[in-house]
Amino acid sequence: MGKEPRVLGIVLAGGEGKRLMPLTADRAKPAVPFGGTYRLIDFVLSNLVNGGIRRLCVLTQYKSHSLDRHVSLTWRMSTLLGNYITPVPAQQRLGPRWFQGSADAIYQSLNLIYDDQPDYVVVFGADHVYRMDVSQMVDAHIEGGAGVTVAGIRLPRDQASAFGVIETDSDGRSIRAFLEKPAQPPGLPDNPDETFVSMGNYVFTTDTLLDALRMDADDEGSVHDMGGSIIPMLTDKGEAQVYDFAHNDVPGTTERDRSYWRDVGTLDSYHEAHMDLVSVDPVFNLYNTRWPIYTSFPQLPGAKLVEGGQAGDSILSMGSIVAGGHVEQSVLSPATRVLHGAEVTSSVILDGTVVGAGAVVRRAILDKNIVVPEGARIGVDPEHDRARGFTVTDSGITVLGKGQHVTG
Ligand code: ADQ
Repeated sequence: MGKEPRVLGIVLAGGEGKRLMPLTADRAKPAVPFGGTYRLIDFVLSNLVNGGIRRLCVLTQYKSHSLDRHVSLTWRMSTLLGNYITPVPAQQRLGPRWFQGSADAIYQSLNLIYDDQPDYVVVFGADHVYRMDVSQMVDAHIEGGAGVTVAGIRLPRDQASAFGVIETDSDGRSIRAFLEKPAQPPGLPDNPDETFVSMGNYVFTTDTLLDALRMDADDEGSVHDMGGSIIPMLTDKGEAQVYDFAHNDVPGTTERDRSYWRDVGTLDSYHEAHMDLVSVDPVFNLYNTRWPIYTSFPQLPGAKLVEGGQAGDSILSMGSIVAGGHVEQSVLSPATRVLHGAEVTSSVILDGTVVGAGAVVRRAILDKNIVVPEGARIGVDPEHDRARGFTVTDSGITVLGKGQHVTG
């Protein structure tokens, strides 16, 4: 048997996540809480670690404090066997400037690659909810022999303009054209209503990545972005191939949740993905112990229903108490409270938030440490919500930022 290839993982975690405001007012997008006890970055890190990639650099930039703390505390790895997971802030090694785009972020951190001397570099985004055995994609990359492999997934064509679009050759593997976020995405030959899009996850042969980053850095007209510059450049050189996510087979997944992949980049998609979690036969199953999603839990006792408190089709995280309130189709994060006669429906309540007696919260996302006063109504009248300074999305989800003051 040959020597195992040496693989370094780089996780791009510097994104600002403007469309998730106010949830990203105070934290980077990958640090946004998800599913009660997780943060978005836990999904990609779990996929990499479960897939055997255990030397990982997390490139951070924008409001990185809570992300940094989460990665350092949760993802501390034994350095035995050479494993590490380390947050790497923008270091301004090439002059006094922030990263310009995701390619520049790697270019400014090339010392990580020189130090590690990997055969392959896996570059993954940090903003998605999914399960993927990354080792299967690395194997496909090595077998296919291209310089870069891009993970691809079929999406409805009307959603595809937010993504990089992949067109393959007749072999179904080589990438013939790559269009970053085209206004009019093309349909697939076998289904005009679907488009094959990039998941923003790449496996590179190290030399290909280094050459491409250096060329891109010399190009003053470039936006220095992985999807906007590097992948189109390697496509033009005939060095790019695709890995179809539909071929990935994660242990313990069902037919139903195997193909689950969500970009929770907007408040509506963030809310929707939570509703996927609380569906009775979940579209995405957090209870798959054969491919665990890791995080760190606060030291708190179990959730409690008291004084006639009721909850249905909901996730109740540790330390939450429903005291005479009623919770339906919702996710309660740790240390939340729903008091007497309060009603919480189709909502996401983040850590430490209290829903006061008799209050009504419907189709809402409440960030951490909010006190909803007795009898207040949120998500009932969108005009009233806007007038009080809350965000209301196109589909009518009301969102409150961290600690936001609520009047009745
Ligand atoms: P976007 O998600 O729009 O498209 P981008 O905003 O660059 O691209 O984010 C990609 C990842 O890089 C995210 O995890 C983000 O946090 C991180 N990131 C962004 N800027 C960074 C910086 N300066 N430093 C460090 N990290 C940074 C990309 C691809 C598309 C693809 C979609 C899939 O460009 O082709 O379809 O991802 O969601």
